[in-house]
Amino acid sequence: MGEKKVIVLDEYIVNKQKEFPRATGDLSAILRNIGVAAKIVNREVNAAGLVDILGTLGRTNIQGEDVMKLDEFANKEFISSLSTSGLCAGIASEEDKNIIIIDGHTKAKYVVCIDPLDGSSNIDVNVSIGTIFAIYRRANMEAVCSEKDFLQPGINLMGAGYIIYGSSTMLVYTTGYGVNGFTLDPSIGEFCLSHADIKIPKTGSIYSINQGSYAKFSEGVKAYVDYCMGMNKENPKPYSLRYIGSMVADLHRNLIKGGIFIYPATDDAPKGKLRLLYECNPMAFIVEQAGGRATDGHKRILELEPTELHQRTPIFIGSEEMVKKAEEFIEKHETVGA
Ligand code: P6P
Repeated sequence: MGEKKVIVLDEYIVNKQKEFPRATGDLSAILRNIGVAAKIVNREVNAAGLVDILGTLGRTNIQGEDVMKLDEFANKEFISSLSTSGLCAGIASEEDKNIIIIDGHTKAKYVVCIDPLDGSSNIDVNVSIGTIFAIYRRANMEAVCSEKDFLQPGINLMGAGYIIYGSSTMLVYTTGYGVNGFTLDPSIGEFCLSHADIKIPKTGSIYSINQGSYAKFSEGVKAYVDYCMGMNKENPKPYSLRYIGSMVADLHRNLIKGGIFIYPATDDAPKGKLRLLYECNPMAFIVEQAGGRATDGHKRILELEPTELHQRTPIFIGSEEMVKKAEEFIEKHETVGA
């Protein structure tokens, strides 16, 4: 009986590239390098409980957050892999205040924004964590790589993806022609196509938000959360709250099952917590390509004009009808409040 053919990531990327005669293979090579780094990080994440790589380094990053040993390892690994590709002119990382210009590649066409290990507060308690990446073509090939190459709206993205280090390790990415998921088969050390052409359900019954911050939400967000909890006759059947404090894991579940993930503005964080360039934009590109929706409550995430590398934005992302419903509540309460 003919067994189903296994399609590994490298083969898929190369075959996809053949569909674009003008493709030079540079973007494909960057994706392959990210795949290699992901396997190395995965090895350390899986071994984290066994070797002295848990815990913090005793210092904080640009975000003021404790830098975990695995954060540092992942950051170095992805920077190293992207640097040796010879195709990436620079990197903007959550772990580094400034962009990293990769010497000698001033002719390289692409730059990468990356959150090397998102959800790292979960590392020591064995909850799924992830890597998020976004790939732009440089804004100006005539000049040396600069912040301008990174401060582009998400609609300019050439590629985006995430790796989730969970019960299995998966790499999910898009280059603007749909979303595909590859599961790591440790027995052969390859990411194998396991979720072809992922589409997010148009609606769902899962909402993901840090309910503990309810008192700090706007009236519109509170009203939508009440709606999710079935406290509004409009929604007789309460949704399920699923939130593990790891954006990649929460979003991946909602991408597959349907749902909405919200990190809104709060009284003490008017721009929310999540970063536009290397968390919200790549996730928005993926979710839109899967048929979902991503806004800041008013405006499409991918159309926000970045002004700073580490700027934050509120985000409502997931099943299209659920995001639209949340926007309705925000609109209604803002109008009332206006
Ligand atoms: P809170 C992890 O630190 C992270 O950046 C995202 O992965 C996650 O969704 C969010 O922050 C959790 O933040 O404030 O709910 O703990």
